[in-house]
Amino acid sequence: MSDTKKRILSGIQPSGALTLGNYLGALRNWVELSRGDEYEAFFMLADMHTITVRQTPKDFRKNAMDLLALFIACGLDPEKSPIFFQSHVPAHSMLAWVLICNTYMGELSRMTQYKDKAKKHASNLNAGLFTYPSLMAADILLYQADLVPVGNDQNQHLELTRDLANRFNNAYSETFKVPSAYNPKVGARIMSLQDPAQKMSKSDTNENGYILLLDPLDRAANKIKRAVTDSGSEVKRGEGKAGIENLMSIYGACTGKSFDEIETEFEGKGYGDFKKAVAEAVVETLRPIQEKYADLMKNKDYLKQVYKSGAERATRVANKTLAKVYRKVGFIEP
Ligand code: ATP
Ligand code: LTN
Repeated sequence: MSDTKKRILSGIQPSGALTLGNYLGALRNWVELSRGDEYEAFFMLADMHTITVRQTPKDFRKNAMDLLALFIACGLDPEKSPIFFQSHVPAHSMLAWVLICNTYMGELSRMTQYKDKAKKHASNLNAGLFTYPSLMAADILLYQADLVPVGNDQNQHLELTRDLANRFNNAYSETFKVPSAYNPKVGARIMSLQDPAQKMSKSDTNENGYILLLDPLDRAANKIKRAVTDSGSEVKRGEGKAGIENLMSIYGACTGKSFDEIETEFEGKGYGDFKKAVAEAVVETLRPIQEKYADLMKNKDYLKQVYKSGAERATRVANKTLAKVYRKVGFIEP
């Protein structure tokens, strides 16, 4: 492994089925960025983050293996880029503690994801939910990541990560690379199909609001056809057209077409024609992923080998940073 290549690290929680939003906002860019030779990439299933919300162990295990298979089905190459479970690399929680001791209560209180989740999970307002961003910072800083490909709802956590890196570097001397968020140009924030003011989210109570990567294809197509639009008829961006604009983002992200190209393509055509094309583009995006996923789920031994070797490779890199940090804060070497 070369030390000169730029690094990428990103993660997703195995907290439930993945949506088209997760794919277009995050996973798809992981595949693109890690394909070439420019970056050395690490991809993590953020299972320690997941238990900030109470999980049923059996479902949790299933979601974790499903997500691992989906990572590969979406095109990640585990030979090239290690894929690992966060809970298999102890350095994450070991660095998180040091960072928690360098994070201010005020900073954590300002995190919008915390504020949202605190409302949703008022009966289990645990300290892990509050300190979640410091663990996320540890995930990133351990790998000296340059870039963190995420949807734009994660940018606030990335800002905090940068602040923590700078704070530690200033207090103890240069230790961490200061990372940047990488948001996709199209698809950074896919909205609910039923309420374009809300982010598409797997925890939405209305299942017509989201498309799951593993939705049966006819159901996915129907969800697009039922998506809310407006009373107009032109396929254009503009005031009061958030529903259409969201479908344009989905179509653009699935086909690679720009907003201008989409407006030209559908000039003089109605919403019906447009929705049909979006549904088709979505179905063709999901089809190969679902086929590959079905194959992978038949081969549990392979999946096990992927996460074991991923954890070994990740541990080697993470432990190097952790050892430096522990030395710098003044812990006696064991
Ligand atoms: P939940 O709905 O349970 O809060 P989530 O669907 O937001 O979960 P996460 O695991 O928090 O999923 O996010 C995984 C990745 O997907 C992150 O990089 C996040 O930015 C991205 N992402 C999530 N939802 C969207 C969306 N609607 N559009 C674009 N990117 C998204
Ligand atoms: N908080 C992220 C998941 C996550 C993550 C990370 C993303 C945990 N650790 C490190 C990027 C880098 C979310 O998507 N909700």
